[in-house]
Amino acid sequence: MKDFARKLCVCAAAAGLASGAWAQSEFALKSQTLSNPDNEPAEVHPVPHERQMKWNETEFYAFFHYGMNTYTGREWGNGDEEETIFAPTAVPNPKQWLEAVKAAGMKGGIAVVKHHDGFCLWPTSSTTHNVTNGGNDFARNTNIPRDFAAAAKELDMKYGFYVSPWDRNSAHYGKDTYVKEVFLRQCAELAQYGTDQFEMWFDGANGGSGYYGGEGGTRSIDASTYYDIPNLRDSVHKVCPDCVMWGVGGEARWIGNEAGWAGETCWSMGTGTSGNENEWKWFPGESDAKATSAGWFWHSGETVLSTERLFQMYLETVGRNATLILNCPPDKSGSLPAATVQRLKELGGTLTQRLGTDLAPKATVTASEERTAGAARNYAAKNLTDGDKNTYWATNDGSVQATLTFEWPEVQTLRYVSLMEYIRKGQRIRAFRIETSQDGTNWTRQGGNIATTTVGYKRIIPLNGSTSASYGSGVKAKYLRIVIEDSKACPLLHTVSVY
Ligand code: FUL
Repeated sequence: MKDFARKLCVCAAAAGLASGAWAQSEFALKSQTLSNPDNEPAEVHPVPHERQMKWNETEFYAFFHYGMNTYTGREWGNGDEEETIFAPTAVPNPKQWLEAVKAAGMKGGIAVVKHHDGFCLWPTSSTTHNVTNGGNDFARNTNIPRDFAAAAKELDMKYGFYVSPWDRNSAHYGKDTYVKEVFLRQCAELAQYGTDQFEMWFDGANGGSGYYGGEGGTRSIDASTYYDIPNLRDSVHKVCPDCVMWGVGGEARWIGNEAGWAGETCWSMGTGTSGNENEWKWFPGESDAKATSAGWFWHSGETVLSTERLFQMYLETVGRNATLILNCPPDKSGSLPAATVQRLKELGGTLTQRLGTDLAPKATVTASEERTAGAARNYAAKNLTDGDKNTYWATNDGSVQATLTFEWPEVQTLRYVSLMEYIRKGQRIRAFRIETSQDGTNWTRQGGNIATTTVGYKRIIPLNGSTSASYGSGVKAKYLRIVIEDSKACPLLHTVSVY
């Protein structure tokens, strides 16, 4: 298409067309068949921005709540904590955090570098309430954003920061000066530690009581206007083009609970657990959940959730068109406790064992319909198993129902099916079902009572119908079919995996 347009451009220039005339003729050409030589389906709006695509591909990543609260035992500090209370018992070690979560299959992490109490985990010019005034040499030499970004790069992982917009320490909070002189400055300082951040976490909590530079009392703000988000978003994107602004920033949404589940129906538009297929804005869900039994910050005596429970969370978030940001709090030494490290390793093993060996590429795949191929792109069913997220299967315009059939040379033991829509052109599928057969004639519906409605970026269906029941003995099948029953427009899937 680009070459085609370029050639036309050269002809137009040779013919001496004025640029205004050229713009008009280009506009007219777009509605002709020649402008779509690959016969690509039209987009169904809204569609994700490129940075939201990259963010979605991160799928499963960690949250690290560490800071003043680690030493006070609080969840929300008031902002009047003495800086000297922050006193790590060893050198805080973000590399150890990231190594541990990488073993669990996570692709990145977000470090809390300022929570609501306002204490900054890097030497900042925006406030004296920071590590340089901490209680020991370990504290005074701490720079979490610097070390976290460096470790992520070394481990080839994605990274980002949680910097709380609400600041219960700052005398500026609630006044005109705060956003420009404190908050934007802090965000700019953080960008100096890396411009390839994948997400900034702007928590919505705000406006209650606090220390506020000694003035005390409460502050009431309207988050939708106070933080100057459009300006902040533009400023961040100028320096960090791939950084999705979560929450208050408006580019990815809270899934509506902190318990690690998304709706079985989950649109990347709208709000809450299920979203809304008719909303105008691409607003994909992120599920923030804790891997431990107590709070977001480390607390003495807490335990780590079981591997089965964490695997269930994974199925109910990543497997339901949301991302999962799983919190693993470092303790007073500034490292993750051994029990957490061990559990993360087990989780990684479980994910590899259950979702690590894709049987789909060994099957022959056929479709009830394949969209007519274009000059340089086809929409064949075999695109579903070629391991390439940029090739996809589609039907022709107007066909919103289709059947994809997988046939193996021998009977297989199957437990999970994973579907991925080609969401660059919008989320479409509204209803589908999965069936298996041993003889190709008698079919049994799988997935129990799970609502097989939306797919989105990724949907994983446990064939036994349960995200919590034990792994089980699986379903014996030589054939598996995915019947798409309804879609907003012709369905597009880029990958189907079977485990
Ligand atoms: C919440 C905060 O208020 C909690 O302290 C925590 O940081 C959580 C992830 O988000 O809204």
